[in-house]
Amino acid sequence: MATTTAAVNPDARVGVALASGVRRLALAHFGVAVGAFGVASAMAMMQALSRANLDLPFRGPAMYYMSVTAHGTLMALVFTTFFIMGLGYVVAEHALDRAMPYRRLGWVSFWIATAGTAATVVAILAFKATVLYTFYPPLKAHPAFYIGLTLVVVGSWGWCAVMLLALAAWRKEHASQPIPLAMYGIAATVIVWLLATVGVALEMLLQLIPWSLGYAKTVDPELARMLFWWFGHPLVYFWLLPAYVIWYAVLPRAAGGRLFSDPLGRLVFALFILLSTPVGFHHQFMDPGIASGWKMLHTFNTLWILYPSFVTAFTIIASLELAGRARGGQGLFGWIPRLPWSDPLVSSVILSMLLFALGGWGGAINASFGMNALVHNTSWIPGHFHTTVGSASALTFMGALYWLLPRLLGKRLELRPMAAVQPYVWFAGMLLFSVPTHITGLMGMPRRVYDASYGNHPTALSWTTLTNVSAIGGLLLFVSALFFLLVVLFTVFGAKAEAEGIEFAESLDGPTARSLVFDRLGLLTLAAVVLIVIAYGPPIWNHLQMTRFGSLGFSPF
Ligand code: HEM
Ligand SMILES: [Cu+2]
Repeated sequence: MATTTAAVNPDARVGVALASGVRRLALAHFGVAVGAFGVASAMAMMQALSRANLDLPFRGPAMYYMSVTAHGTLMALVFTTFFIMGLGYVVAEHALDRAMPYRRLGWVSFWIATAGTAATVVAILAFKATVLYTFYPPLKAHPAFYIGLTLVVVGSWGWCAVMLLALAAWRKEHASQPIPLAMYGIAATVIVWLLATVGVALEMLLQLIPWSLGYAKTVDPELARMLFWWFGHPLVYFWLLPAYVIWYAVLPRAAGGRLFSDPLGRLVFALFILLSTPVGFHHQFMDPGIASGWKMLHTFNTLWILYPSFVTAFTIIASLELAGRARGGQGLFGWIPRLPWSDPLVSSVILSMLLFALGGWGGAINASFGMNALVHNTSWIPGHFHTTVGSASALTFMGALYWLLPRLLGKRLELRPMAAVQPYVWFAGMLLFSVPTHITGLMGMPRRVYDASYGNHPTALSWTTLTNVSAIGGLLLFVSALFFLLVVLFTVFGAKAEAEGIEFAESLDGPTARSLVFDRLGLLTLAAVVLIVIAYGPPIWNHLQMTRFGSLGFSPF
């Protein structure tokens, strides 16, 4: 798989011949990611049909919640993390244009994360960990679930170390040069992830693992939720920033143009380093035990962090306009039809951006205290995050694999017509799935319900048509996922062919020597740590001063 002859070496035309080691490392990560995506997609279709109350074989409450746990965990935690790590390896070697050091550490980390994934998945499939992907106590899982997920995080820390060491080695040789933008985005992803995972590591090591092993008799659900959302919100930027790396550093070139502004991209990534974490209470507006002043502070930070996404919308659309005009587009909108709409990378990214616009609009509603009360824990929430992580990230990652796999394998993209329609099927399926899911949420339908009809309750019957439409959307999404898997399989097993190199977009503007100011990653991280201490220190301290009762673990048996 990894050995290509010189004639078809996909990297023959780029500065560095991608050493077969890093290529294999990246492909191994993509393999786990695609496998997780495939299993989770099949479960998703059953869940979506279950919402239409179809009489499916095996349908039942235990199966539904096991499936939702597996789907959420495999999609949001496994597919994303493994894809992102694989992308990091490709970028570290190609954007930095030097053989990536510390590959052995990369492999050890890969196996740790893969073993952790296996332990988690076995616990879920054995019905021993039906705790949903947020694993809030007092829902309690088998220790293998928590230890497995902890190992995934430990493995990802190894990846973070490799990324930072590779960057440090490059900087030693290029002290006066700004970090290439793609690698800058990966470095921001790594820093956001390191800051985020402190929260979940504390939750796992101090609370959930000792409790599930029986060493601690009780658990504090509110403290667990604070630590979970310390991790859970920046987690969404861990999903998003690698997608932005593709949008900024790959899309403009694939569309036939240049990035509108390199320094704007750096500004965006730097703002995410600063502001990703001190915002988690916007998931806990309805929780008791956190003073409203602290919730307010997290709200302000949340509204600030909308700004880099607006800058991104502007910069990427401007870059697409440059591409459309370079392809001969005229007039106000004449550049739009000139874009290469049948290129699966380009269409994936543009359609994922459109769905993300819907998600961002809903996100601003979630972040507003009063409106949050209306949508909290309703089906609005899964409607929202399927347009964000389930589209902005997931669809971009699929598009990126259409671009990356042929280049890494030294092959052609097979089943090209199927690859060309797949993003459109996802887009249509996602609109049909998520718009009705938003609306039923406004009508009062909770999320995570097995029987959407509530035993034919009149209120529940009022949303039946909408849940049926969303089930059709789910079916289309599954068809799209299947197309994606077929294209990947045929490409992996296809014949060797002349493949293009991995090259990143040039920029119309910058980087200049002044862009070096963004490269002070240590200082940015320090400022982010100060903000986290301000946002989380006093409320956690206050919480620990309260009378503690603890909660016994929930057990269905
Ligand atoms: C293949 C297309 C997909 C379909 C049909 C689908 C459908 C669903 C359905 C019906 C639920 C259960 C909602 C509930 O009961 O509240 C769900 C939950 C979820 N989905 Fe998807 N989904 C798809 C793709 C994705 C993707 C690509 C991601 C992320 C990368 C994702 C992440 C999640 C998460 C995090 C949950 C929440 C689990 C929980 O509540 O604990 N889904 N999905
Ligand atoms: Cu959030």
